[in-house]
Amino acid sequence: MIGSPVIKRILLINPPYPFEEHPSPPFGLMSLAAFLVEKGYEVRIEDYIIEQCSIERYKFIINEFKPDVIGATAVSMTVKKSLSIIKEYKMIAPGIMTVMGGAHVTFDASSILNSGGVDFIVRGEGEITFTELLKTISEGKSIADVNGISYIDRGIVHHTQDRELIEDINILPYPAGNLVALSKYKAMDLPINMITSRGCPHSCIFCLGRKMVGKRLRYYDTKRVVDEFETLSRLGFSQINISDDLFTSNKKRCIAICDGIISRGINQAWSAFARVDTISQDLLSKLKEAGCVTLCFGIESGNQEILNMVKKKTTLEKCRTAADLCTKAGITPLASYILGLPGETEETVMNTLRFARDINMEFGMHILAPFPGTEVREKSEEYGINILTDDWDLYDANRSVCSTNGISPDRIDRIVNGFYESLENYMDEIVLKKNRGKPISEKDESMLKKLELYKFNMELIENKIIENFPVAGCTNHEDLIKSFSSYLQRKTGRDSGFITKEISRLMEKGCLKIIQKNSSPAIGWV
Ligand code: B12
Ligand code: SF4
Repeated sequence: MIGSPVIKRILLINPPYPFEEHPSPPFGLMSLAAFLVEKGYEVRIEDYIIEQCSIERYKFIINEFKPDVIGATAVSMTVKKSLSIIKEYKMIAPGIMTVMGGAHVTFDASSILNSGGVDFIVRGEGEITFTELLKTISEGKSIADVNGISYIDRGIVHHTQDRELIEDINILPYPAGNLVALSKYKAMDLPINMITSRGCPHSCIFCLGRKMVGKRLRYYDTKRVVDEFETLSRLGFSQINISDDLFTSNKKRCIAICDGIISRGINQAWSAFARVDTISQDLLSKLKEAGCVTLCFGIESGNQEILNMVKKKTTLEKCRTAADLCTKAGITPLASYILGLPGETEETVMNTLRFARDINMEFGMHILAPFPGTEVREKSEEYGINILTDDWDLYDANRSVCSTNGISPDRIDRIVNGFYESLENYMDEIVLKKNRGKPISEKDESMLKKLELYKFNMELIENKIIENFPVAGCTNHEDLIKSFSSYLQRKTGRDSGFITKEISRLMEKGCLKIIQKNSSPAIGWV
């Protein structure tokens, strides 16, 4: 239709997120991108976790890729940054259409739109809604008929009807891993994620899982899951993270997936999210046989009344049993706790700390962040929760943004900070021990090695050290590696032994390769 923009190129943006939080590739954007590519769009993902964001970079992308639409994702803690990136892009290319999606904006659409810079919000699952929106705009049809979007028209925010969840998720292609520099995540020894289902039947009051993906589980076919697992296993990541909200929801299916992995002889370590009431000895044995090394459990609290209040529908007894069953099966159970839940008092916090130390699970601690859309936020008064701020930058679940009547937010912060300080002190102690030539356990040794490798590669990525390796003019492979090694030693201050090992590891893992730069051999990320 005359006058309607022709939309061909879509730029998708993943905002920065601290390396300390151990990020993983932007799975939601990769899923979206694959679907858009299948529908004939040209798509690029700018992943600002591993790419530096700067005005120069934005200008370069606008000139080089010439996107017609920019779409950005966000969770609460990244939404302000995501918005500011969108606005900066829009300043460079004022006519460009901008869209946001993801867990935060789905439940905060009005205020995001009112803050300016964003033309459309895609709420919930993005694949069908986004492509329909693009098609509708290209065809000059009425956007009011596109379900699942929000936009401003003549100063008024409009929310179209919610979109139905995608009935058969098997229509979705595999996530577009080729559009992200996976080699950088692999270099840092971070896991790659995949999902085998969408949906969670539970309704924990602090979680958006069910609200984003529905209470009815929708499964990918078992064969497809095993095919994807096999493909990912060939990429050389040390771990695959099956990041379904609840992988172990259906025992029969879990066993079928494991059988598929086992029968194909795939040798790959993996982890998944589980609930303590969905595991049993026989299931765990099967998971172990298929390569599962870690199961993550949201234990949340060591106080039964709090578990009941937050609708976790588990018991402390089941948590204990789960810990023992996992340990017996040779799978590491990881527990996650949330302090500051409704009903929290000094005493319940102590219950949790004691419980966490007592049961046989390694654990991490977070603080309640009442995200938009969660029941705990929507009914905060009923739950006795006082929300202290809407500064989304602070919603990283590492500090108090709300309080309960029973305990002050400062006290909660001090407890959680104390927990992380004790972990840091423990690490400092083992480093000291090692430096003094004292023996340390195999587990601590491997933890130190992992940390060192993570920090080194994070430094390479953050400072673009590999990209800035000057062309050395070397004609043979050996000289090139020598020159690369001295360059890395100079830039990072690491000794030659460490650098030599890391170069071989990164080459063998397919993270680095020899490239041609200005017609000379150099080294670059794969
Ligand atoms: C797996 C997972 C993780 C993994 C992997 C994350 C990743 N890089 O993909 C790990 C463990 C690393 C993780 C970390 C965190 N997570 Co998380 N995570 C999940 C989980 C369980 C599934 C996400 C997923 O892969 N879904 C499947 C994909 C396909 O869906 P999706 O990502 O939502 O994307 C779809 C739509 O949202 C939409 N969409 C998304 N972006 C865009 C952009 C555009 C332009 C459009 C049009 C559409 C669109 O289309 C996509 C395709 O359908 C969700 C719960 C849930 N079910 O939503 C929580 C969830 C997203 N995580 C949450 C949180 C809080 C975090 C952390 C902040 C925790 C922390 N303190 O560190 C970090 C932040 C990481 C980050 N920068 O995103 C919250 C977010 C709530 C909020 N409002 O902020 C959720 C909702 C869980 C909860 N507590 O309720 N997470
Ligand atoms: S916390 Fe886990 S079990 Fe509870 S609703 Fe969220 S995804 Fe489901």
